[in-house]
Amino acid sequence: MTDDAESERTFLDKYEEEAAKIGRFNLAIFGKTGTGKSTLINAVFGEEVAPTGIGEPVTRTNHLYLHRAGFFGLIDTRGLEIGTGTDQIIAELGAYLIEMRTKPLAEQVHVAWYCVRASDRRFEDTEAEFIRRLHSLDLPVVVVLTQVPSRDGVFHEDAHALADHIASLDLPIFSGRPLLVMAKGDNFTQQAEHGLKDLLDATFRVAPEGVTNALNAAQKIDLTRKWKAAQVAIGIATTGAGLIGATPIPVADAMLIVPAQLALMARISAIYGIPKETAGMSAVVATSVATAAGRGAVTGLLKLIPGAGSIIGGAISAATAASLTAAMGYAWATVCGQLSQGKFAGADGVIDRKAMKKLFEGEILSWVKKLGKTKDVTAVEAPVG
Ligand SMILES: Nc1nc2c(ncn2[C@@H]2O[C@H](COP(=O)(O)OP(=O)(O)OP(=O)(O)O)[C@@H](O)[C@H]2O)c(=O)[nH]1
Ligand SMILES: [Mg+2]
Repeated sequence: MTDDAESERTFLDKYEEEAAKIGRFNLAIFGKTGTGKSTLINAVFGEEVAPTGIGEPVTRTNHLYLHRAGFFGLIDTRGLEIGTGTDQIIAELGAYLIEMRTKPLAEQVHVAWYCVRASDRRFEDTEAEFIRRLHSLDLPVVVVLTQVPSRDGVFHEDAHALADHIASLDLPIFSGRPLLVMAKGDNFTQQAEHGLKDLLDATFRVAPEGVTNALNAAQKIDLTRKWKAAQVAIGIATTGAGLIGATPIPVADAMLIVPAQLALMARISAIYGIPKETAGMSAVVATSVATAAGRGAVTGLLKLIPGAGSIIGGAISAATAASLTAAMGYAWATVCGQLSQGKFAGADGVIDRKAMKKLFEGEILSWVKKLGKTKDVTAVEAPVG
């Protein structure tokens, strides 16, 4: 095996190890047909899991389906309506939850969203009853008022009235009242998207502690949250055993820190929820750039780190090695942020590695310069956007 192939393998092994640790966030979604459940899921978790496909039936009676996509699992119902089908849905769901209780956390159902379309202007007793029964199955429930029109940031008064009505029912739901959301803007009616971030925050609040990393990996709308998780990983990689230790390392051995950098990048890929195939395609870029940067540390890159230029006795300090590693981590987080938004993906799903490489290299340079001025590589504000 060539060195590069070996490095790519290291990257992928580490990615899989991290992905397995992160696990999966499983959301159950309910609501009458046409309320906008699929639109909502697409908006928060991306298109991959859009339940256009059938999914796999998870109960023998075939009304409950599980769709899996990487760090996200979606449970929804087919062929039964809330109201007439409530008993059946709750019975199937209850049986499923009991069965899953003996399995790892990543197999369990963590949160339920119940959707009500704002323009329906009503909320039926059977819906309230359904929600109470979800709660009695120990599922945290977030109620979402969907397709809520707004103008200049003010919501339609009918939506407020419906939300007040639902709140008055004292349901066992997050914050006691529905969240008002427009999942997708509409140019024609001049409707702006709103409320998705609040819905995500609410979901983080009610989700079990052990699945918040999976939820963070699965979601597509809060890049700052992902970035902060990556920053924690960068902190660990630059202070802990990831680096060669506190003693100066010979410049010629700057390559020795490359495996630790690749492990960090693999970890960041998983933190960002980059799917396995994409991580595989990006391994080539990660490896070639990190290796080149390792060599560059000998020739040019170090000159960009103020203070690091004073290479005493042919060795770089641990602090310089940390700066370099952190720069690599932050640069890769930026790449992953764009990947998570579907950038670099051609129509055929193949990643544009050239564009990715260009961004990564540019980011490394600017982070090397930026971090050179700071003592604490984890005391960096998340970039906006
Ligand atoms: N502009 C806009 N359209 C929406 C929104 N939510 C839903 N729609 C539209 O409403 C229709 C129904 O939305 P879906 O997301 O398919 O609803 P659903 O609850 O998944 O429906 P079923 O799968 O049939 O139960 C679609 O035409 C959507 O485009 C939204 O937030 N904004
Ligand atoms: Mg749907």
